[in-house]
Amino acid sequence: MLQVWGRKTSSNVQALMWCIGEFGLDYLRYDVGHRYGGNDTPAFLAMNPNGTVPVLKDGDGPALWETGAILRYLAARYGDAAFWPRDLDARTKIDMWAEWAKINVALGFTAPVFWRVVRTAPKDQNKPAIDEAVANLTAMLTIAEKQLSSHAYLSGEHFTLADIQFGHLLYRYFDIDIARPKLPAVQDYYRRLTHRPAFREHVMVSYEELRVL
Ligand SMILES: N[C@@H](CCC(=O)N[C@@H](CS)C(=O)NCC(=O)O)C(=O)O
Repeated sequence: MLQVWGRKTSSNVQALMWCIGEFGLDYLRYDVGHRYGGNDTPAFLAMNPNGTVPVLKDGDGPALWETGAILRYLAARYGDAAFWPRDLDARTKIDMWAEWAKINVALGFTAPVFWRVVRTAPKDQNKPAIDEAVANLTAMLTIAEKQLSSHAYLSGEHFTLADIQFGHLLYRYFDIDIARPKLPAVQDYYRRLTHRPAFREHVMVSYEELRVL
């Protein structure tokens, strides 16, 4: 049995839970972090000295933190050869896109755009800073647009770990109140993700509890 510490409104927890859902694994998830607290206790810090979520324990295994590392663990342990190939070149091609999504897209979206729009009171919002961040993000999404114009998924023709790292950001990207450029291939890819039951359950989750009014 997997145990996950992390509130379902955390984007990193959502990536992890989506992966668990895609694999059909049994889990227990505990609401920890943000308004739920519990991530500054000695017991939690003994599992993750950063005090961040998610943390995963697989059976009697060690506590694992850093979402990218946890996803690779799950992929290696439970993923099939299309999701996480055993061949090093094929796997690294997927890992490259997964890392790109984690570093370039998530860092370009979560704090600079999502936090400024949802986790900042409207009266305090800095419109020029939001516009600049959206423009920076658009440059990244344009790379995804090109890739998705000729491939069904981010790293090729199969659903892989790269799609988990990239796709989980798109629900919020398409849902929040910002001006979005036309990116038809990314939009169609997102539409296809919304048909996946695990995506609907774990990613298309209300973020209203995070909103600052
Ligand atoms: N690099 C870490 C970042 C983890 C992180 O910052 N998690 C956020 C939620 S997405 C967190 O724990 N925030 C504090 C809180 O929820 O109280 C990872 O990828 O797992």
